[in-house]
Amino acid sequence: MPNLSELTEAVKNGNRVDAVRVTKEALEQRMPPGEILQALVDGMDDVGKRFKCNEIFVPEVLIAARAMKQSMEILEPVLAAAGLAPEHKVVIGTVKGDLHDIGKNLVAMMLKGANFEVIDLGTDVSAEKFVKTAKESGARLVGLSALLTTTMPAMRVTVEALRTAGLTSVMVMVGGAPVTKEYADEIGAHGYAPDAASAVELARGLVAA
Ligand code: B1M
Repeated sequence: MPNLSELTEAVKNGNRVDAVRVTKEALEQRMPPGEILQALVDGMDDVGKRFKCNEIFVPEVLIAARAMKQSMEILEPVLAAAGLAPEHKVVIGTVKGDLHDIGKNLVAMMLKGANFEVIDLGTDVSAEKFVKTAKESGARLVGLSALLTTTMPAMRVTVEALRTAGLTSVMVMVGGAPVTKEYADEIGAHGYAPDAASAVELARGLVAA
């Protein structure tokens, strides 16, 4: 019987060969898919914590996320068949006029690692597109990223558009280098996260609220 802590370690170390191997072995041995998922999530949680306190940096996070992704590709169909598909959807994107996506992609990957279904709209996303996608997908959470002081106002426009469209139960979280907690409060967003690991904690809190 494979040891699931080996799977957690494989994700932590970004070892995709081991991650895929242990995932396959665990499924062959009919280990519960939820437990396999938890081992992967534990690995990404640890990566998030170490990233937050600057013990590791963007490349290590990307490598760990890639290991997680490859395991998830094997695990996802089994999880879906077992009725263990992600419980929460999040729509994420970089706001209108802004083409920066490295941080947003990290946040998206960490959210996937925490078992959120992530609908990534990419960059330069209009308020209308956020509204349409949130409506059609039924997502409880929308995440907005901005890296330019000149595109931060598009966050306010998007928050207002969601409200005007009647999506008052949809939570909005914002982030990006120039964004602050004060700005998030000012525009009526429900939360602000300074980094990808905090974004996961925030997202978990917002969907549980
Ligand atoms: Co641009 N750029 N850039 N750039 N760029 C900055 C942001 C800038 C600070 C550089 C500078 O002047 N020192 C400056 C902005 C100044 C300002 O607004 N005050 C700037 C500028 C001016 C520009 C252009 C206007 C330059 C020009 O053309 N004259 C232009 C704008 C294009 C556009 O968007 N319309 C431009 C273009 C580009 C590139 C295309 C060349 C490239 C982007 C490539 C890409 O993203 N695919 C680029 C880059 C790479 C940067 C820098 C160097 C790095 C940004 C980055 O990826 N950081 C940046 C300078 C810098 O930051 N040192 C700069 C790493 C990333 C992991 O961090 O994105 O902060 P970050 O994400 C973090 C957190 O912020 C948070 O979590 C992430 C992980 O911890 N976070 C969230 C992010 N989104 C979140 C969402 C959340 C929660 C947390 O919830 C939803």
